[in-house]
Amino acid sequence: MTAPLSSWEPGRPLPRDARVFVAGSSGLVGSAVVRHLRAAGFTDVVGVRSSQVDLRDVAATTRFLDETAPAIVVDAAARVGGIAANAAEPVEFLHDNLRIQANLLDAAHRADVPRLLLLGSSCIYPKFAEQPIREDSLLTGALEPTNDAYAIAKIAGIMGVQSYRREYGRSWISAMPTNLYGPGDNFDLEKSHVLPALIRKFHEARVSGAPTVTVWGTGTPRREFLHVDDLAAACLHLLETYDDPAPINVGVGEDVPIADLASLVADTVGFTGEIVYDTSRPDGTPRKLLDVSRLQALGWKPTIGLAEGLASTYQWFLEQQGAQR
Ligand code: GFB
Repeated sequence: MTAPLSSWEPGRPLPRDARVFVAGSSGLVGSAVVRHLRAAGFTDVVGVRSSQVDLRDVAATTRFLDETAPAIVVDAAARVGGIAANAAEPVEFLHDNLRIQANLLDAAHRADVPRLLLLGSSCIYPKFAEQPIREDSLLTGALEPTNDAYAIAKIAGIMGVQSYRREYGRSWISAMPTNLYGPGDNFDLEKSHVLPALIRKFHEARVSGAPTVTVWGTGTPRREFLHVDDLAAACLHLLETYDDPAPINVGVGEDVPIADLASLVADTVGFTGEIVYDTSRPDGTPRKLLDVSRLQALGWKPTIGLAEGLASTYQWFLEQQGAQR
């Protein structure tokens, strides 16, 4: 017999037969969370495609949560994209994310879901936050303009979790991952994040024999990259150990200049030509390194280094290309 979820306390393992709903289960993060939960022994992990249940639709979301009656919800559903997509479509990044979060939190409350983890992003912090960025720097300064609409939506999500905790005593939490990558990522050249975009650009240049690859911006911004399988492991760890209104950072504690990332991707895919920089493209935030001391104090550390994660993600990209032929 497993313990009922209502008796869960921080530090106690969650019962492996508890029903978990992973919102956004077909995306980069959601699919990794589903894989990790199943590997960790969870026997009742439920996902849903947006074509089946549109989480921007309040009635559809409420009906689905009522019928599914999960004990745990992981909100990995979001409209996401890289610097160009965020800058080009602020309406969708604001409204889709506000709707998804409000619908999910409200439906989870009506369905009496005891444990919920909402995922945000490191872009919620001020553009010039002191580095590494501590959780308490939230709302202490102006946001990076290329992604302020998305950031405001995610800050509203944090406030949603905090409000349900305060008003209804829910043991709900939120976590803020740094820049993510891994299998299942979006490799669209205009809409994706930097790491998958560079994998594709360098790969295509090597295959076609192109002499140069163009990298956006100056190459000087620094970013921290977390493999999505590590994030998934952190999500379970947080669901089992963390019960606090403050969002908690999830990262690796190290960052690299985009120029170094570009060289690493070039080496990984075997591109030996020249790297040029298109400074008409925005750099975005100069640096976004998370302070992960609170997460480390809970006993969690990532296990996948950037070189290793990049190599396996490139392998996945090649397999996908093969499968598409
Ligand atoms: O990953 P990325 O699009 O997002 O860009 P952000 C990171 C850095 O890589 C920027 C540069 O300085 C880009 O100019 N970069 C260089 C490139 N070449 C490329 C390229 O080919 N494609 C892309 N996409 N970038 C996003 C936010 O910010 O990060 C989101 O817009 C979210 O809201 C996400 O927070 C994690 O790190 O700048």
